[in-house]
Amino acid sequence: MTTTAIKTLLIANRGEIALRIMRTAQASGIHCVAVYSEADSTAPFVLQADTAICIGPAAATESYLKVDAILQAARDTRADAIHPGYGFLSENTTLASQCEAEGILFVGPPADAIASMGSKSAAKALIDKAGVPLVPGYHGDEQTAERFRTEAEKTGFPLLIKASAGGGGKGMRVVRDMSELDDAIAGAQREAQSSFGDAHLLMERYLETPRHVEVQVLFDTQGNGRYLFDRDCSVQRRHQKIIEEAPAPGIPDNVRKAMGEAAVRCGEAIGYVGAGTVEFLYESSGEFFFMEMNTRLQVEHPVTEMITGLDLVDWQLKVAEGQALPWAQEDLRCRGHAMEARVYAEDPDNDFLPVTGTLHHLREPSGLANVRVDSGVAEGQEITPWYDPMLAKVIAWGEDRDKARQQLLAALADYNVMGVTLNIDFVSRVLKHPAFAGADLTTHFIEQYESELGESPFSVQEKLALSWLAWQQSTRAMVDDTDSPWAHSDSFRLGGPAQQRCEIRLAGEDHSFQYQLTGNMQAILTFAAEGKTEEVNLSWVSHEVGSSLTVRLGSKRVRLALAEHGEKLGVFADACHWIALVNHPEEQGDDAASDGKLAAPMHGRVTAVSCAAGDTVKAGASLVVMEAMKMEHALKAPADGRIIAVHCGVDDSVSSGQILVEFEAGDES
Ligand code: MV4
Repeated sequence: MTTTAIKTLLIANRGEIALRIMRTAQASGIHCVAVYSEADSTAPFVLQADTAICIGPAAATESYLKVDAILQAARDTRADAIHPGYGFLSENTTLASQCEAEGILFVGPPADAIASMGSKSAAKALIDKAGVPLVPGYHGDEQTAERFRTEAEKTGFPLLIKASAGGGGKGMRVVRDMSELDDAIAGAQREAQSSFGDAHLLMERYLETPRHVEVQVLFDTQGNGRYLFDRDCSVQRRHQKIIEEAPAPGIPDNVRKAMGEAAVRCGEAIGYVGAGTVEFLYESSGEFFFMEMNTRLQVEHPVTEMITGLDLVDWQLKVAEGQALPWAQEDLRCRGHAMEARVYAEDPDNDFLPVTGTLHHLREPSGLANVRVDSGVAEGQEITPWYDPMLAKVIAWGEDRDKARQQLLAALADYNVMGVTLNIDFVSRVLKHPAFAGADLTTHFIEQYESELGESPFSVQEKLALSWLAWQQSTRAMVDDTDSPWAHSDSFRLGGPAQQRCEIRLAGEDHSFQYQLTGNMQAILTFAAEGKTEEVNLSWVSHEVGSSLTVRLGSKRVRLALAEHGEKLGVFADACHWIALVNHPEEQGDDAASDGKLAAPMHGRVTAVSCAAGDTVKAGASLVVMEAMKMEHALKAPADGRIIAVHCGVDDSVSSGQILVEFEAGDES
């Protein structure tokens, strides 16, 4: 078996994964070529590359998905190999086979291995032969209503109908009894035909509360396959994973081993090469069933790297070069526990719609032991609506699951951003939830605990108190020294420290209270409402580095950090954050509000209009929802105000910059 050393690697991807691949490749002395779209010309992965080539406009179909443009860039830079990352062209048989034809190494499996996982029913037939457990059901060729009825009787209810060409949960239907079957089949066939151009269906027993457990495998070109243990990815929302961990908790050793060996048989059955993932549905009984195989490196690969100590990208490159895997299965060991949180630019308070904007302030966790941040963004960067909203991943390792979880929480508390709403507060609430802490995981986790996951850990008064303290720090008032004339400046009173008034706007509402410095780094805040007064005690110590404080707030201990952007004060309290305006007469509107016109951020289709001329709306209310690039984008009211005119309707196709809503900021009174 001959090996070819990779000297130049073209990375056909963007964002965090392009940087992740470069980190390993550049450390091995490999020259890295980035290809990028016009929207990414100043992105960190472009700056980090040894060579960077613009391959087209922002739309992925015009750039990152253009096989010809990428192959041309590879020829122009004499790249020996192309790494496709995940998403985009990573499971595209055309790119893989064109690489094969041109003698460029494709860092991934052979084109026919990718193809054999393209059809679910064909894949199931192959996997069945390899002796891997499948969910009982029907995956045959005959697609008549009659045959489905006979098979449904054999399998029993509830049933799940899946599109054979589908993926990621698209086009699935649960059928509870025979009376629903014919309609469900007909509907699923129509949907599969229009979504995938292929009406072929399969049917399975519906598992009510499974876990998503997947096994990382690695194969060399000599046919050696190994499993690198498993991950649990059950915590997801609408088929978008949020938290992943390795190893999957609570799986008996014998089952773990059987699942690993089954995953290797899946790879063997399709002639796999490189890093791949076999997904299983896992039931609390210890039964597992093949779901699908992903023929690429996955977003969540770092948790596997942390428990095995292996660099998966390095091994992908080595097996692409033709090197053999050096270990027997028994040589591979799993150490400790790793947990990953995905950082998305999306708004948990607005149906998790993706958000765009500028990262005015970005401070990512650093200096924490056993924490890794795989990020694709830099401060000042614009987050556009063109691509997936995942900006970064935070990964923590610990000797056991709970240590990993605590360390991940600490790291997320150190992830401070202004300018773009992120899901960090939400993920932190998931990590703290008793069911998650107790590893009680199923694919229904988020919907099951939805109501409990929306609650902020702080009351409004606590938020005001923390905002006040952040403001004191930001103005560098000498609050730790009550003898200082500063602290007494405007209302000095004999016999005691000064009472002063503070006004804070939080989430569009104005609040006011009195504060009094009562000692060295101590204060009392007094809130008056409905004739009663309430006091909140605060004390704090500052940390050596940065502007962070440890605060005692009543009985709570809170780690507090802050950031400023213009008049806005960003308050970061543990893993909870908000924006405050302190002692400021009028809130400055957002840039978009200045001319009172809300424009489409990009070309797309209107899917919902939830306002009409004359309506009064609150800041942040969703006015129009658009769909573009398979994602939804909400246009929101930039401030409290009134709708002057609506210039679009549901199903309209609108172009970038087109005015959709005219809006006037101000009180309704
Ligand atoms: C299932 C299932 C229950 N029973 N199959 C969702 C994505 C697609 N790859 C397969 N999926 C499922 N297949 C049977 N027979 C439940 C799901 C499922 C799911 C699986 C993994 C992670 C999240 C999920 C969320 C909803 C449904």
